[in-house]
Amino acid sequence: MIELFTAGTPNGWKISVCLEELELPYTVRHVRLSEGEQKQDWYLKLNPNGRIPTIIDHGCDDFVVFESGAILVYLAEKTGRLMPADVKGRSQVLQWLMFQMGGVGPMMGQAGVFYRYAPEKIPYAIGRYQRESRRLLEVLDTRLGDHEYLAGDYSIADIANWCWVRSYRWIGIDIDGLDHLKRWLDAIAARPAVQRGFEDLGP
Ligand SMILES: N[C@@H](CCC(=O)N[C@@H](CS)C(=O)NCC(=O)O)C(=O)O
Repeated sequence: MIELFTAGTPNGWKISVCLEELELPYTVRHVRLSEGEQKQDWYLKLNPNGRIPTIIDHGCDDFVVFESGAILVYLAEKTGRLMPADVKGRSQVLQWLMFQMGGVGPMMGQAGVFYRYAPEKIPYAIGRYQRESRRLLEVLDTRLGDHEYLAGDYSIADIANWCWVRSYRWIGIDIDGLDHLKRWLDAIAARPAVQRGFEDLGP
């Protein structure tokens, strides 16, 4: 049984969606971000970065994994699914996973903070992060123009990117003209396991 420490955010949804896709039994422990639970000592012992998500694999000596990308790789390797085992296929999945972890997530995250939450509206910061996010979405669109999914079959790379990209409206980014990206967004949204991954965690 896997215990998932999470909240209703893109990095949290990645893991509940992946667990649903893999049909692994898990329990959810909601971490109350607004109350700072993620900075409490008991949680920092699990996740030194003080952020969600984290898992404990109780079926594997209570092994703890933090960082959403590392959790996705752990779950894929544990089950032998959602990532090929051959060197090149695995590398392609990791390339698009790293693209999300180093680009899409941080840029869309910052765009959202400056666009939605910052007490002072700073046009330079909003514009910079929204433009960079749009550029990254164009990279995804180009890739999806001649690939059904980002790296071979549907994989953890799709789950990681999709959980962020789906928030484009909320972040104030338009996807006009990105028809391949729209096709991919709709295809993944229609997956029952993806819908179940959101059920427990809010919109
Ligand atoms: N690189 C980390 C980022 C995790 C992250 O930023 N989590 C956010 C929610 S999406 C969080 O816990 N925020 C609470 C805080 O910053 O205190 C990962 O991918 O796991």
